[in-house]
Amino acid sequence: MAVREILEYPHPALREVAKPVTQVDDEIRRLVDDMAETMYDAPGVGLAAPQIGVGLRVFVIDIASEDEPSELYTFINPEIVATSGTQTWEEGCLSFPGVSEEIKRAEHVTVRALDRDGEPFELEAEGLLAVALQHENDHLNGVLMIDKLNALKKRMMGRKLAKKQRAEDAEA
Ligand code: GNR
Ligand code: NI
Repeated sequence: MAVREILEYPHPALREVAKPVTQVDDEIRRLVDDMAETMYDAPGVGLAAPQIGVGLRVFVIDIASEDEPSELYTFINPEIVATSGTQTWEEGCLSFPGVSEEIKRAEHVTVRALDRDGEPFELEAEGLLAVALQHENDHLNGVLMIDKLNALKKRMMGRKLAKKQRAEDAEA
């Protein structure tokens, strides 16, 4: 297992539409293991393969807090098959370090996917798990949290990111 580098906005790989996995084999399981290790190292509640430069429809999620036992979910070729309600959550993204914004999404989602063994499963989620599922599923379609903001918040985030970039450039 290995911690992989997490790509940051505006890396072009984050904008690509990821391709379905054709076979859940040892290579895919190695990818899943690396993604889990990278997510826990960050730490984050989820990680999608495009964030480490792999254009495949795979993500991992673990929303357990520090004082709870970890509960890793693996989603391969996921499909959100039903949504209902709305909720607003203060979201962060490992590809936008240091920024967070309130984003409105569905309250309940039903997802179908393959697990680490290639077995199909269906999961109904609400709360943070539902938010994370929608956030990670967006990554597979090249959709990022900045796309979910209204025009004003988008401008504010753009300015914040530009300022941060200038500070980093000055350091280098
Ligand atoms: O670590 C993460 N936290 C988070 C908080 C609220 C809503 C979504 C997320 S996902 C994010 C990790 C990440 O960037 N996944 O793509
Ligand atoms: Ni993200």
